[in-house]
Amino acid sequence: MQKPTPEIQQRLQQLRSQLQKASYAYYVLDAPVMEDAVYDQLYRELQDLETEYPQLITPDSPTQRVGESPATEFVSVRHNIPLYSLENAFNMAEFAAWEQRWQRIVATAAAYVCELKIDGSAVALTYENGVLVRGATRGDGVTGEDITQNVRAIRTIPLRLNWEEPPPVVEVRGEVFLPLAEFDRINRERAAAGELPFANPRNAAAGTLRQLDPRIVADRHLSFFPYNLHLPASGEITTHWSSLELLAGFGFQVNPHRQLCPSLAEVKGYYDEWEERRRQLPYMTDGVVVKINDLALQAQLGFTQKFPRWAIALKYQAQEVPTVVEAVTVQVGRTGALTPVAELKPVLLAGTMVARASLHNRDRVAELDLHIGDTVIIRKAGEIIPEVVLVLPELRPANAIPFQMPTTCPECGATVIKPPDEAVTRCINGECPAIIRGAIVHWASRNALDINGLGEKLVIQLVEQKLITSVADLYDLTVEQLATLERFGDKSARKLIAAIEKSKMQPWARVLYGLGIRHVGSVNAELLAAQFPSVELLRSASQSELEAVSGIGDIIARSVYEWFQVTANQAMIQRLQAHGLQMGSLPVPQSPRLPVPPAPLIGKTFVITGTLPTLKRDEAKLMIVQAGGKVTNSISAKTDYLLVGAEPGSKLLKAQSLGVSCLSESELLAMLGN
Ligand code: 3BD
Repeated sequence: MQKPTPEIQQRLQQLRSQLQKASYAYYVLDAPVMEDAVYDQLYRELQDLETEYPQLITPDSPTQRVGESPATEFVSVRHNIPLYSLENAFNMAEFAAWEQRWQRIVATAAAYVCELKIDGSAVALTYENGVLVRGATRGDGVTGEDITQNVRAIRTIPLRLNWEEPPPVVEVRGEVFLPLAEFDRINRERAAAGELPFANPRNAAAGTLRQLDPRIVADRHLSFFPYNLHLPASGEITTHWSSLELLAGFGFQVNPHRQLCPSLAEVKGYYDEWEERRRQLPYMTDGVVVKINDLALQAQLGFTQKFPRWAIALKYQAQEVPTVVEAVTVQVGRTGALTPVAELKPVLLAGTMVARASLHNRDRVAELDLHIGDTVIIRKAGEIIPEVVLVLPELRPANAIPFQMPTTCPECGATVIKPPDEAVTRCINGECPAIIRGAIVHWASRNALDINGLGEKLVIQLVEQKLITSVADLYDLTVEQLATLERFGDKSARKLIAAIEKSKMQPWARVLYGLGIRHVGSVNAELLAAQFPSVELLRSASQSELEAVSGIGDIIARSVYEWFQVTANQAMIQRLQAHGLQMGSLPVPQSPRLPVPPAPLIGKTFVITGTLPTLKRDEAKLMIVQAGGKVTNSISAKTDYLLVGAEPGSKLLKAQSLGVSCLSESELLAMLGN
């Protein structure tokens, strides 16, 4: 190896420092200070010197951003300090409630820092003695994946902090995101190459961070905004605002649209202003994040299980866009209900390409007066499929055809019925393949019998090949029969048979849910199974006995009662029993009924909307029902509370217009005494 002279060592350092400054000016400040040709020339000189003296390469050298060798897998890493989630609010009323809540803990006024909520992927960066040593995904907040190679390829992430005497460890958290122009370019390139486009910039950013080849990451031009700084305790930094300024000083690109807001009124101003202005930003945002500025107050408030008490995300409602209805198809679900679906000219909505939207039912279609060829407004509420909000009749072409619900089932051709008191159109042919398929898919689903490997595609094949016509037939399937299916080997056949066999161990409540009796969701199934511990007891229960169960109303009671009157259903129960499925046992005589739990929510009616921060909907429903409350699907003047989660639907507006009180998950938990 060559021995470097002091001159060479100095030259190397100067080159690195110059190139680093030029890169910072270009990528972070967006104010270039060097011609491209000059940069390239100096960069090549540095590369050549490093080739000659490899012992002098440092990890923060500008040449070390993009690794050459793809990784084989990502390694899990534990975060030294967990990454918390953020509580959501969807309007200023919820924000005010949050403010009141923290002020009950510390009775004081406090200034807030407002930031844009970047729709990207959260990462944690660790700097040791000022040098970037690790980048990790957020993961579940406790463990993430080591993506150091990839974060190094992001030009707005400094490899070394601009800090004279850095402490031994500094952690910087922020959002990696894909600018919209990059997102468009990448998707155009993917389409041209026959690859599937990314659904939205957030997925594209997250997917890119999990790329094993750092060269691909470098090509995708991700960027980064930091929003949180962890320093060893020193007491020098006393506000969040100054930690953001410190981050900018370190060489990060801190989002310039942050604002110090002395009180709620200014927060409202910021939120309203950015609801409009965000459309002009070159990246996606989905709300604003509001944080208490004073770090001492932050420390005093601390954290709940999941969230800091000193910060909240104020999210925006779902977006709406116009598009054209190219066709309407009709799907048949497991209950036989016909659902019209608008096939749309694909559009970008809230960052996602949308090509279909639900039209719900016959009444909704009539209300919209939908014609094929119509221009419509579609809306997305959370992760739920988009819906058609309204039709723009002024834009209707002359040849537009009004859509009418079919009078026969598109799957089996049987005449459909339209119960006068319901909005649904229903196929009631017990042999309709769509209904059979739906019933079996439901039986195999996660909350029911949870049969691994029995998905929709396979069920379609099994029903098409007439291998099964009911869930009971599943238990007669043989390896030989399965092996005749297309692309189904002996091994997968054995695996599936084993999974079906295993489902015989599932408890009675799941079996009951799996039967797919109308109005018997997993919560109602739990309630019924607890009160009627065997199928015999449930089958022989009268409607009034069923209704006596807390949480079971007359509609459910009738539905269950009528289901057991159908001969075909009785026969199926017998077959399932013969196959050894768990149909419950007789109750122990001493305790035929469960003890009555306290019921703080007795007489209260709830509706749930949006994604709750910690509870699944079913869990929330079960908690409410167990506390004596009732959960219904639609808001009316009789509703007492709307339980609101992230990305709520139109229910929130309706609740507000009816004056129904809104609750967050934590408020519900408080009512229940947790
Ligand atoms: C942003 C938490 C705290 C430090 C916890 C207050 C939940 C994603 O622009 N501040 C921001 C942004 C996100 C944040 C915090 N400030 N947490 C913030 C955030 N300006 N997006 N997030 N995160 C980051 C998350 N990610 C995935 C799954 C669950 N939660």
